[in-house]
Formats: sequence, C-alpha cells, structure tokens
Amino acid sequence: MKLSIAIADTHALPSAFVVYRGFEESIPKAAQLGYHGVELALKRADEINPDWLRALLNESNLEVSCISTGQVYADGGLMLTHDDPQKRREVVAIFKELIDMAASFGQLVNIGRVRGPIDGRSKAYVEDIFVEVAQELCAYAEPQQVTLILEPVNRYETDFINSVPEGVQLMERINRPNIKLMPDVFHMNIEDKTVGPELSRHIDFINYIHLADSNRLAPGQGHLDFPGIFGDLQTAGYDGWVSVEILPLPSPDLAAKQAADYLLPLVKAYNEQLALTAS
Ligand code: LER
Ligand code: MN
Repeated sequence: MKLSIAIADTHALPSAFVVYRGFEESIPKAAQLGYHGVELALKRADEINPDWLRALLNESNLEVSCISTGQVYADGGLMLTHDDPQKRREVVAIFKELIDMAASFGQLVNIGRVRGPIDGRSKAYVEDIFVEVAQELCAYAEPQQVTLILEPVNRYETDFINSVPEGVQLMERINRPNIKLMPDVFHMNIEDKTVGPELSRHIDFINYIHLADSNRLAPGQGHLDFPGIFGDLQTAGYDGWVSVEILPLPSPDLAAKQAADYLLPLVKAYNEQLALTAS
C-alpha cells in the first residue's frame, strides 16, 4: 500500500478537494511529509509540461498515483453523459489527452462527477450513454496500459452512482479489464452499509481508494474507524494506493501533516503485515 495526496494547480476552483495548490511548491512539501505519491487534479493535460513534471518528481522521489478529473467537470460543467453528442466528443477528447499523459504518469485516470448527473433524465438513458463512452475510453486507454477508475460519489454531490454496489453494477455492464472502482471512504460513510467490510467484499473491482474523515478533514480528525478499515483491506489483500483528498483546513500545511502523521504509521504496519502474510 502506498500513500498519496491530491494536489492541483494554482488556478483550481475553491471547491476542489485538494490540500495543496501549485505543483512546484506542493510536490516537494508532500515528499517532505513522507507521502509516496501525488494525485494530480487536472482540468486539461496541457496544464503540465511532462518533462518539467518528470524532473520535479525525480527531485522529490515521488510518483504520480493517478490523474483525477473533478476539475474537468467543476470548470464549465463538462460531462461524459451530455445529451449533445458534440459536447460528449469534447469531453472524450479531453479525457483522451489525460489518458495519454497518464500513460507516463501513474496509469490511472479517475471518473468522478464528470460522468454527469441523471438530473431529471431517464436513468436507463444516462447509463446507456455512460457505458458506451466508458467502453470507448477503455478501448483507447488499454494499449497504453491505462486503467479508468470510477468513483461512487454521495447523493448530495450527484444522483448517478452513489454507492459501491452501484459502481460494481456499472463495472459489470462496462465489462472491460481496464475499468475499476475508486471508492472514497467519505462518500461510503454516507451511502454504503459499512465501509471496511464493503470494500473487502468488492475488492476485486477496487484499485484505488480516497481517504478523508467523516467531516472531510484529515483522517484522525473525525469519526471514521481507519484502523478497522485498514484491517478489512488487509484481510482482503489490498495492495494499491490510498490517497488523501481532504479540505485544506485548518490550513493546507497542517491538514497535510495531520493526515501524514496519522496515516503513515498505519500504512507502514499494513505493509509489514502484508509482507508477513505473503512469506
Ligand atoms: C472527488 O474525488 C470527490 O470525492 C468529490 O466529492 C468531489 O466532488
Ligand atoms: Mn474522492
């Protein structure tokens, strides 16, 4: 298991759930706190010069855990299930560029609220569009060894794919090897029957997990049972990324430190136990 933190560029909207803004400053800060990787919340692939990013990551000895796409939606409301096929093409084109970038950085691209809401349309109609678009993106991503990761998001933020079982149902319909689930324990705390047991039950579909406490603050600052969740993941043999996606409160530096101080010992113990079980 490796620990990452979500960051964005300086112009990201205030609503972005990222601790740090500004890649140049935040990548070294994340490394200093002990994180193993950074999740890049991007609006477009051209926000980043790949050579510059590679140099910055090498200096800090960090990896990109995934490219997340909440900003694609938040900025201009672009969505993969738009009624207008032309608009859908625009979003697909943006995603294809992000997939090209992920081929060199992390090999994972998330689909969160950018799938779009149902919003008064028929659920079957929205689902059909989503399945078709997701299959197209999977076909584009597969030769580049990139996997798409679908994030169930709670009902107060979207009305399409709220719980992990709903995400699993979509996985089964999309039926491609390079689409997986990215559960977020903050959303699961609202939507799912349990957190740890539900993650464990669906582990074959899961290859990335967002971590935030019940109040979207750093893990340890709310009432989610992280040791219990890690115990269930351990039993299930999960060995992917966990990524901190929290509000920058009480301040970006303090939030990032609280999360690292709380989670790094859990991750270390987790990996020691995983190694013992494997041997
Ligand atoms: C995105 O990863 C997320 O969790 C959402 O709540 C942001 O809108
Ligand atoms: Mn999330």
